Amino acid sequence: MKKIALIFGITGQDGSYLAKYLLKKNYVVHGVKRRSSSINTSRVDDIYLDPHKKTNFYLHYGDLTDSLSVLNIIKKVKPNEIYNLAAQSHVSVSFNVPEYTANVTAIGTLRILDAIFTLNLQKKTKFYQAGTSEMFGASKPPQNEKTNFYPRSPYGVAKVYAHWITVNYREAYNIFACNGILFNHESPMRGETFVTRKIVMALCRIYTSGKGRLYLGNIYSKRDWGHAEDYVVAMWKMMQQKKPNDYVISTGKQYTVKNFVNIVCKELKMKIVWKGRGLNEKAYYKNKLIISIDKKYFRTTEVNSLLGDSRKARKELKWRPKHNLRSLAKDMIIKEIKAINENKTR
Ligand code: NAP
Ligand code: F7E
Repeated sequence: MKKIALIFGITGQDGSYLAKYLLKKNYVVHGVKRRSSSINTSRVDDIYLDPHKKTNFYLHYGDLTDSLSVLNIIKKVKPNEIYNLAAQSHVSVSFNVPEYTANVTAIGTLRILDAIFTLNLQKKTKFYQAGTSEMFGASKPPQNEKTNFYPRSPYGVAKVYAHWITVNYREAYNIFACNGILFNHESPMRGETFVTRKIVMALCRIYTSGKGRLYLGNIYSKRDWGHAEDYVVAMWKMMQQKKPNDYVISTGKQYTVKNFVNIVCKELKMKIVWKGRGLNEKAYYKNKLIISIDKKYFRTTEVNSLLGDSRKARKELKWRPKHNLRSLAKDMIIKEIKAINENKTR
């Protein structure tokens, strides 16, 4: 019998990579998508087949803010594995919509866990929760499973609730429930307002057209960036363990946002020159101003330094990332330039 997986957040970056990974492993994959006024399935369109024909991939309308939809989908699909990747995942936006962020990101997790319990699926259904390094927030790096949580945004706080409710349902009701505590991971599928994708998109456009300007916030913020393709493998490995547990997933290497800009420019063979300091720091390419700092992109409260210690996952899951930051940037650049060229020919 084929294993059945249900992915909340199928239309997001990780949802699309995980769906493709599980289909290759011969799973039947079900995904939950939200209704939106414009089509939001572009990341999974390449694997979607007419459900009237033979397919292993199904989409259901649902929403983590709607308990009934959550319960009914789980009741219908009866999955072996549920991956909760759905969230209002933008840290900066969570300051604008804090209550909604808590409803989706925190209480949404409770809704799934309680549906597993209510439907008496504890013996059949395993649960994965998409935890984040944002839960560590202001805690001193390097951060691992034993580091205290000190979130610095409504998003981070909501994820701390989701983490502990996952632990609680594991202990109270014996559900196979794991928390993956994943550090930043990026890809060509990354949302366009996260900093790596924003940088790659802008610099590729400047490179191909000679026009445009990139506005950034805190370029001295430090992150441990990996590739989403590597990180979904870790999610699956956690679900194949004998016992449920919590794992930090990270590369163990840290760079600033400015380092990432320089890496992208180097890959594009663009020689840029940085001048000035603070809000007046600027970068020039062929004597043209291409990067400025804009105060509006600074966070209300910032997470300055994230660096993961993923020794537990490397030992117990035998997980290791294949990509480094250069190969990640390269992958993102290649796909971006391809998209620019395809748009030109349309
Ligand atoms: P993403 O691209 O923002 O995807 C989020 C997904 O959640 C999308 O499919 C989105 O649907 C869905 N969603 C949002 N609100 C929902 C709701 N009310 N009901 C149902 N679905 C909803 O995020 P990602 O980068 O793939 O990350 C996946 C998960 O890992 C998220 O939970 C994120 O918080 C967490 N995480 C991410 C990182 C990272 O660096 N990428 C690191 C640690 C943890 P739409 O497409 O309709 O918006
Ligand atoms: O910011 C700085 C910004 O928005 C990274 C989410 O997937 O990873 C992500 O959260 C850093 C921050 O990601 C701009 O201040 C500078 O310090 O790409 P980001 P994030 O906030 O780290 C974690 C692990 C998650 O769980 C989240 O879901 O870059 N920065 N200038 C900027 N950031 C943005 N977005 N835009 C700028 O112009």
